[in-house]
Amino acid sequence: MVKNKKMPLEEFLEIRKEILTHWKTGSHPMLDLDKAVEALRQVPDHKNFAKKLRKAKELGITMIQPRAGVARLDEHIELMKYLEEEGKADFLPATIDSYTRHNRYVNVEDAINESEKQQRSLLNGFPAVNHGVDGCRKVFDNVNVPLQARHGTPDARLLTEIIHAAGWTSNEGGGISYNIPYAKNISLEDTIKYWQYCDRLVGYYEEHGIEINREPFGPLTGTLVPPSISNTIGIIESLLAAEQGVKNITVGYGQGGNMVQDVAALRALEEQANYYLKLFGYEDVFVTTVFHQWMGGFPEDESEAMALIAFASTVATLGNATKMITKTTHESFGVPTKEANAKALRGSKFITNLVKDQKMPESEELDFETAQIKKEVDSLIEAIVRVGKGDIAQGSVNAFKQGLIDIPFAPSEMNSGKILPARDIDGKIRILEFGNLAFNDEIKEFHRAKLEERAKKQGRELEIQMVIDDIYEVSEGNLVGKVGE
Ligand code: 8ZB
Repeated sequence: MVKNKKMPLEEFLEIRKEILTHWKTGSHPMLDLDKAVEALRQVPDHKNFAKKLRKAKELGITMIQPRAGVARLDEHIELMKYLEEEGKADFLPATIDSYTRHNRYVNVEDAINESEKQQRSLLNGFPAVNHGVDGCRKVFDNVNVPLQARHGTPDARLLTEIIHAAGWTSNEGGGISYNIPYAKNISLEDTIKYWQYCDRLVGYYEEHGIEINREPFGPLTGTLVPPSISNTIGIIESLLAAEQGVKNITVGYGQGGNMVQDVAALRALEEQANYYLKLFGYEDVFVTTVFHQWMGGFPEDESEAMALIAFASTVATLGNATKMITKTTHESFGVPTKEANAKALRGSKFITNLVKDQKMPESEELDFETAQIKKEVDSLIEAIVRVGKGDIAQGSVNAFKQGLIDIPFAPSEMNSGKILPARDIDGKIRILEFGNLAFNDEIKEFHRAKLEERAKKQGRELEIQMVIDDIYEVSEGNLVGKVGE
């Protein structure tokens, strides 16, 4: 049974031995923990993810980071240098390919060889495990900003070992957020354990004076996710990480579309992450936020896509996000060219800079939405604690099983998938069908009233068709779906 308890060092080292013998890169000398600690000590401050985030927070600015990754090492390095120089990226990623996300390293090897033959990328990301510590280190040596792995890997233990040993000082993911939205039938109990391992490695480094950032994946399915659901999971994953010794956490949120609700969500997320970390006894965790530009369907038209990117940048800045993940005008077609990626970065930075001295004005509406999200999060976390009898790891497993926490449109069989979100009349994401979601009657009544108000104004019934109408609306240039559109 999975427990939210710090993994004892001996147990960690035992599992580590096993993991590092599973693939040829595991035998690399840099994976000697003492050597890795020494190498990480040499990482200059400006290339340390945790330290640069601290600086962004002190300056009160919103820094930017793209997604990017290709199969061949040389091409990936060229891509990274381009995004740093032409895109002015503050942080760089490696978006990891799908085979690696599924631990299919033999398939990766074939694809790399074929990519070399054809001199183009046949993978949808950078295969960090197959390129190994040396390859990842070469990427690190060729850039001047911090590096992070961004993926969607249920079992990322080997990947995590390799990237950190190569000097990459951040890792995205979590036992819930890299399972439920990404996998169909992988046990939640298992993925929580896998990610406890990844966090324990970071805990080990922190114990040796090395700062490493961790980022739960905020947007989940990226489709009409109610803020309280994604915030709850971000907070739970932060608590699980902190137990393993993680000290620097970036909680994430994907743009919903209503400016006030988005700013409220960011504010509630940061405040409640800090609140719950302290409540559970983790006093020295440094929390920052990341805002994801629109994660749903994008317009095909490049001007419209760029406008959506600019709008997202405005909201991220007004909401004081520490970091923003950018999209590109190629979003509706597939993996962007490096030119399109850099253009979107430049556009995004233009806005974050332009808007940086402005904050979302205080208002009753903003206060109300912030308080509403917090109330809902409290209700969900209370349920998780209750069904775990005080243990949030066990509580998460049980809460998903019972549908007390439920992620809309997720493929996982561990998720009950009974809730249906829809927008209210001004585009805020509310809930139409609650399934077994752990909301009290007062909260449910609020959501119902908001959606009834929309139905009335649109002259329609309170119906599931609303949900369907809303899913693609943003790509069409509307937030709230109308009857017959
Ligand atoms: C959950 C994240 C999905 C987003 C982008 C998609 C989408 C995926 C790459 C990439 C640049 C890549 N994405 N793989 N962007 N290079 N190799 O992640 O377009 O926006």
